Amino acid sequence: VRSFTLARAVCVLGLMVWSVPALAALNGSAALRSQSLGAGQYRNQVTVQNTGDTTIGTLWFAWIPGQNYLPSQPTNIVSPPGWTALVTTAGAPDGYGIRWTANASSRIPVGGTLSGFGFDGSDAPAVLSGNAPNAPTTPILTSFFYIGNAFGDPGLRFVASVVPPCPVDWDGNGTRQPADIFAFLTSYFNGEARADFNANGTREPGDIFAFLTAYFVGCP
Ligand SMILES: [Ca+2]
Ligand SMILES: [Ca+2]
Repeated sequence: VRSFTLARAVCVLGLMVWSVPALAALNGSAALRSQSLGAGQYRNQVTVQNTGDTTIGTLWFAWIPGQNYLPSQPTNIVSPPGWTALVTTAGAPDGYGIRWTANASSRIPVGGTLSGFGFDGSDAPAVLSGNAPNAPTTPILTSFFYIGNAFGDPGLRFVASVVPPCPVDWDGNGTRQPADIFAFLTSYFNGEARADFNANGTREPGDIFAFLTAYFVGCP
């Protein structure tokens, strides 16, 4: 009789736990890929992965409430379809943040991955991996997710990661593929400074061979 009562109690408890609605838990990550444009400029592309059990509707990048962390002003900002971007700053010594907000129908679903967030700037990936000049113990890439619009919920604070760059991923799409060879040759024949692949200060046929050698070695 006793074990029957216990079993029944466990069963009732289990039903109670099961029937309590789960609180929406934001979770996810963001990975930044940086590509050198030459002349001290970099193109950054960010991919977001939703590993929580609710949507992600805002990515407020390099920001926490009251502080923005990017050392240089972001330019040429791009957004995935249905998302809009706003640069946030309080002026020096504050840095810059980028707030990307989705239309209600464009939020990243549970289990989803979304790329297409991008910006240019003069901060090398090694700089972006470090701490903020205006907050020396806080990583520059400290950012927030919100379920919908900013401040509509407590949000999730996280630090975006920097994916080690692959120099032969010339079009910066995250994969090494034959299109990178053509993209490199286009840069080379257009006289782009970054086509000095062997970094000897001149653009010469040696750069083409250096690129092809590195291409066939592959990405780290
Ligand atoms: Ca590529
Ligand atoms: Ca060269």
